[in-house]
Parts: sequence; C-alpha cells; structure tokens
Amino acid sequence: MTASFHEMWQELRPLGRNSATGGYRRYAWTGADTDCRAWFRAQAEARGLAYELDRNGNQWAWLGATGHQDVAPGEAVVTGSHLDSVPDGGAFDGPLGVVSSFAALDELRRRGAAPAKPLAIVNFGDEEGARFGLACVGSRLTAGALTPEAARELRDADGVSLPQAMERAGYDPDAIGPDPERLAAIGAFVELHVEQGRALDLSGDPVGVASAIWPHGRWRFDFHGEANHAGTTRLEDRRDPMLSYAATVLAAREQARLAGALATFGKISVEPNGVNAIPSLVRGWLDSRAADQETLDTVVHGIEQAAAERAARDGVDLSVVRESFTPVVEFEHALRDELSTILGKTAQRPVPVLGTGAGHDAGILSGTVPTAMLFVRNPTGVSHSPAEAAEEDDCTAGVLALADVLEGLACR
Ligand code: HGY
Ligand code: MN
Ligand code: MN
Repeated sequence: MTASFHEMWQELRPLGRNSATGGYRRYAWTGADTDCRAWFRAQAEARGLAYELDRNGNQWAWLGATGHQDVAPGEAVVTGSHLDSVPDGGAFDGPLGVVSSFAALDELRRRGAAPAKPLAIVNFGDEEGARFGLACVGSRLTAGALTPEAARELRDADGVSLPQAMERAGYDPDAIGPDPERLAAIGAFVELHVEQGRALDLSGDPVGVASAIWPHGRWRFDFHGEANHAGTTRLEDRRDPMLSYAATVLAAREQARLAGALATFGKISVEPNGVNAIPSLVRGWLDSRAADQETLDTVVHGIEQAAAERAARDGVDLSVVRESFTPVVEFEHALRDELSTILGKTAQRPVPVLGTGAGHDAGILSGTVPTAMLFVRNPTGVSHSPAEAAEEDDCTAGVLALADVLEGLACR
C-alpha cells in the first residue's frame, strides 16, 4: 500500500462505521456523509487542488483548472467514485475509488509526470440510494437522467424529503439540475472500484477492466390486506399480505433461476408491524438484474404475475411501482481498449475484461461521456457487507494502474 493511500485509509476508516457490526452507515446528507465530505475537501486542499462543489452536491478537486468552466470541451480527464454506503456496507465500495484517485495523483507527482490536460477527482453524492431509494442521484441529476422535480419528491423512511435533507446538511436544494457544460468538459471518466464478485480472484489478476453493466432496476410491491388479531382470526377469514409477499419472494427466486438472472427482496416494511397482528400492509422492494433487457423484462413480468395470482387468492390488493431503472451499459470500446493497452504494457500480459451486475456512476455518465472502469480484486467476492475485502498489495496495484491510466490519458 502506498504511504499516502495508507494514511487516507486510516483517516476515513472510522467515519460512519458502526462498531457493533463493523459495517458502514454513510447515508446521503447525514452526519457521517458530512464527515466524509469534509475529508474529501481536506484531501483536495492538502494537495493544492481547486475544490469545487457542483449544483447537485457532487464534490470535485481540480488540477490544472479551477473548475469545469476553465476547461475546453472534452479536455478534462476525471477519476473518482463515491463515499456513501449501503446499510452496513463494506469499507471499499466507493471509498477505494476515491482514495485511489488521490493516491494515483500523488504517484503521478512522484513520477514527475506533468498532466497536459486538466485532471479532476470527483466524489459523486448518494450513489447507493440507501436513504431515498434511488441509486446514483448525484450523477443522474448531473446527466439529466433524473429531473429536479422527481428528485424533490424523494423521501426517506422518516418522510424527510431530499431537499429538506440537503438543506439541513447546508446545501442549496434549489440549485439541483442537469449540468451539461460540466459533462461536456470531460473527455474521459475512469472509475476505479472494488470488484463485487470473484472473477479476478479466480483468474489470478489484481486489476481488470470493465466491459459492461447489466440492466437493473428496483420495483416496490405493496400488498394491502386487513389488520386483525393473530389469536382470534380464523385462517379462512384472514386477508394476510405476508403470505402473498412470501410467495412472491419464492417466485422471484424461481424466475431468476430459470432465466439465469438475479432477483432479490432485500428490504421490507410491515404495518402495523406487531408480533400479534396480521399485517395490513407488506411493502417489499425487488432488485432485479439480468445480462440483457429482454431477460430482465421476462423475469420481472413473471414475478409480477406470480404476485398478482397469489394476492388474488389471499384477498390482498397488489400494486407494483418501478422506482428506478438503469438500462444496459456497454462501456466505450475505444477507451476500454486504451486502458487495456496501457495496463497490458505494465502487466506484460492481457488484462481481464469483465462485466458486472452492479450499478455505478460511471454507468450513468456513459450515455454522455467516454467512460471506463477499473476493478480491483476482492478475495471474498463479497460486497455490500462488512466482509467486503481487498488485499493491501492489490490496492497498491490499483493505484499504480490508475496512475498509469491517468498518465496515459492526461500526460501526453
Ligand atoms: O446497487 C448497486 O449496484 C450499486 O452498488 N449501487
Ligand atoms: Mn454499492
Ligand atoms: Mn460503488
């Protein structure tokens, strides 16, 4: 691990960490997020980089410019990731990309490599969507993939709206919206990320290049039944939405298995949530992903159909709302191949090119900006959990790979 990486990692480590679980709870616009943002700004300033906060709350640290307004179209080379987390997330998903970006810049300076192009490091806000239910809010707003009107409707579990949360954290929610000039300034965006599977572990490579992101989305299933007494209501008289929900979870697994796709109910809320009461409402969130759109449509349609059939049998009313969707992302071939060439030279062998089922800000930007990703080996393959891991040597390999890429893209 490079010295600067190690130091940054130690500083960031305690922020938003739950000591009971060892997991991170860095949700958008909370105190933990504010601490992470202060850390980012301090890193920028310590390196003499120009710090900039954009209209959507994303943070930028510029070398060779004071902000995107100084940059000719397509000139900037940008790297970075996010610092927020899922509930009890691991240490690497997001922060590895941000810390490696600063460490790669330190490495460029150590090499005496002078960027001929403006370089920026970015921390995109609210990538995980843990608080407001929609992933990649910062990059979606910037790219115009989420309208300010729709963003203003987002609420957390306590009913706090996104504008209220931003305001409480000291940001201006009236400013949010598309930022096309900023994106036009970017010639290449490269996001380094911990791998969220074991492909690199299996191939024996510390670093790989991304090919594509599976299409994926989130659907909310509301099962409305009738609250009643658990001890006095005959089974025949119940309208129990938990039954319909349970059958839907099993159907989701079956549909995904048959199609070679993924379907997960990872979040649920129950009303009135009493141990001795039949629920009146069970609300479950489906996350589903597949290699192609047609398969994903088939899987989600099959799950909806199974849910509707079961709900009808249980006397339960069902409504399904698609809360977010990200179409398939095929990263730009020219940039991907350029990265492979740069990294292949150092590695003296071809670098693996892999797809992923995980969403990223790089995926959101890829519609507008030439975008690529680097993955760093994760020996457990586990992600969105405290068991997420990366070896120190592999973190170093990631930093050096990113430095090679930035040098190749910006220093010529
Ligand atoms: O959920 C995802 O795929 C991402 O990690 N936000
Ligand atoms: Mn994640
Ligand atoms: Mn991530």
